[in-house]
Amino acid sequence: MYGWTGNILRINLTTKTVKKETYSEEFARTWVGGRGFAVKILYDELKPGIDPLGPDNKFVVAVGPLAGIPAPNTGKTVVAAKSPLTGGYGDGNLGTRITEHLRRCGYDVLIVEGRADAPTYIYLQDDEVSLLPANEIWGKGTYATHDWLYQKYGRAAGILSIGQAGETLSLYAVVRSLEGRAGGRPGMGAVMGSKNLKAIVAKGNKPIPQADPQGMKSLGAGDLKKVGDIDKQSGWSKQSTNGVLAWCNEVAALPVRNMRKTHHPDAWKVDGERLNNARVATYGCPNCTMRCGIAIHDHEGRESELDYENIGMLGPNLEIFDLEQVGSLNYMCDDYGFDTISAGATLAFYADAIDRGDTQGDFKFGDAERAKELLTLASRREGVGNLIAQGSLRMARRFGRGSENYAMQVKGLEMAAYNCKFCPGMALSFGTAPIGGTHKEAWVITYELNQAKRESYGPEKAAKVMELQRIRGGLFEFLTACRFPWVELGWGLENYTVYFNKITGLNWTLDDFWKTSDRIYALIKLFWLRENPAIDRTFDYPPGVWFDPANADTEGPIAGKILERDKYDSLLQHFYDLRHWDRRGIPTRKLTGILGLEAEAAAAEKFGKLE
Ligand code: PTT
Ligand code: SF4
Repeated sequence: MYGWTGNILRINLTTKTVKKETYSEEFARTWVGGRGFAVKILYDELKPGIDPLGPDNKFVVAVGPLAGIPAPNTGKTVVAAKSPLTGGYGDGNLGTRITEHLRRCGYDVLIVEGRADAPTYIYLQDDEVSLLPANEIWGKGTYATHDWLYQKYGRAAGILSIGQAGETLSLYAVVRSLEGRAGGRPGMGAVMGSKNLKAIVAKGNKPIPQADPQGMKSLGAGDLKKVGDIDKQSGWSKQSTNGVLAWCNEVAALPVRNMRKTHHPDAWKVDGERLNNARVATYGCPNCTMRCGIAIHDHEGRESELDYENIGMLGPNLEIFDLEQVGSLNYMCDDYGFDTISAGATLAFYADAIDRGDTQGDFKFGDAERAKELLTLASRREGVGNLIAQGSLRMARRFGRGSENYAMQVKGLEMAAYNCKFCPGMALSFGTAPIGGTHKEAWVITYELNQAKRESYGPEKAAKVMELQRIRGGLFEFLTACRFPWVELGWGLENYTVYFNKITGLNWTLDDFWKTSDRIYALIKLFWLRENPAIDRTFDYPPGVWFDPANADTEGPIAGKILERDKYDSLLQHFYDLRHWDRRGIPTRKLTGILGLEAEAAAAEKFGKLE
């Protein structure tokens, strides 16, 4: 078998045992890698109903066949587990040197089980595996942790680590890797923390098995250069992801004031141009010629790497329009290891709840200094910080008084920085994203506003959401390559079949990829069903406030407009029909047969009959 190492490394931290296992070619071809491997392993190995922060949960690190091989943007890795934030399947995708080193140690998957009896880190060096004490770095932020590990193992080592937020089990703690890289929004850092696992370090030297290594080498090097050239010509990485902020403000889709508003006259102060002007350093993932990470000096003079989601959620959504202050909040999230999106949304929810009189407190929109104090309290789980560390939905349930309606999350995961009170397609994208409120699966908003009719709830929008889910939530998550060359520069998807076939020696087409994507989405839904047999179509709805006429903008481009519940429901039905899911949003028996998921469907039926 080419393209896959065929090996899984399984480490049990309770028993301190290490097992090298193999997987079959059939497993490789069915699930391909990354998210595909992760969901299949978690579905097969986790008992339904386990505590996500208990020793029975498993932390999976998984890559795909392109991972680590020089070609456009192949430095990504998936981290996955049952999510402590949502109770369902959770994962994230981050740029890291682990991607290549894991494969060069001879594995495509690392599964961490159990719970260490003391703070520990894992060190992989080719065939050797060590479980080492992490007492010296436990309690430290991710920057100090990485520095400590770099001193020991050199800067070329691959490192994943958590900060204090992961240690104190914040439900939206992320995993950190390189400068400015973070992943695993639905609490993957807390799962590491619950295992007393501070970090994973890998250094490998083995070759990665490929069918045509020479052909791939010259093709990959040439294409990396081409992508870099296209980026330079287009100028995209001048503002990188934050290029979209000014547009969101103009079209009234910016998150402002806990997404109550959609635009703000001061938004320009934190836009892509200002970010580029303030740039002091540029960072990127391995195997990347686009290098989209723009770092500025924050309010305290530290380097902080900012993307659009970080700025949108920690800036306008909190009504903070001082880029250096946004940089400080972002730096703190990175160092403590909080997800910036959930942190921004939860703080905004708290300010909103105080403002509406649904709770009492001393935090107001625009108060950057108090926001910093609250993040510190959250990292220690002290006072109100204990609630903030649990995300907006749990906070709303504590406050009651209908506040759940304006907790801006789906399935418990806070939504990214697109205010969709009048963007039906993007609302559907958030509603149906398989890990909760993320934009990563179907970023349909530019199609919706630039090519389609914004007010339409027609089947074309459901079709676009599904098309993008197959590409973004499927292809790029199972091959584990960064999607930006395709999204931002139009780098053709057919390139990925060429890479895949050169590496694996197979002869796949895009249709084979789409089938794999559909299989992964179906299994993720069965995972949720098993955890929550009562789920119905309301599970795929965005927050209630987006359907509330009283929440419509009173001025600007979408004044008086708001989502309509019955129309959203029919859009959702178009989506289910396309996916061959039933009226509850569950894959049908027929579909599971086509996708080869008969055994999984039979197991799921213990928790409710499939149509
Ligand atoms: C991703 C989510 C995003 S998506 C952002 S900014 W974005 C936030 N970044 C955070 C951060 O930084 N620090 C922090 N403490 N929390 C953060 N939370 C938020 O996490 C990311 C880039 C970006 S920047 C995006 S869109 C693309 N995402 C990809 C993806 O998901 N898959 C894929 N195959 N390619 C992608 N390419 C782009 O990668 P999550 P990263 Mg992140 C400071 O992980 O859990 O998926 O959440 O991965 O390596 O940092 O790169 O405007
Ligand atoms: Fe990483 Fe950005 Fe390059 Fe993608 S474009 S691989 S996120 S640096």
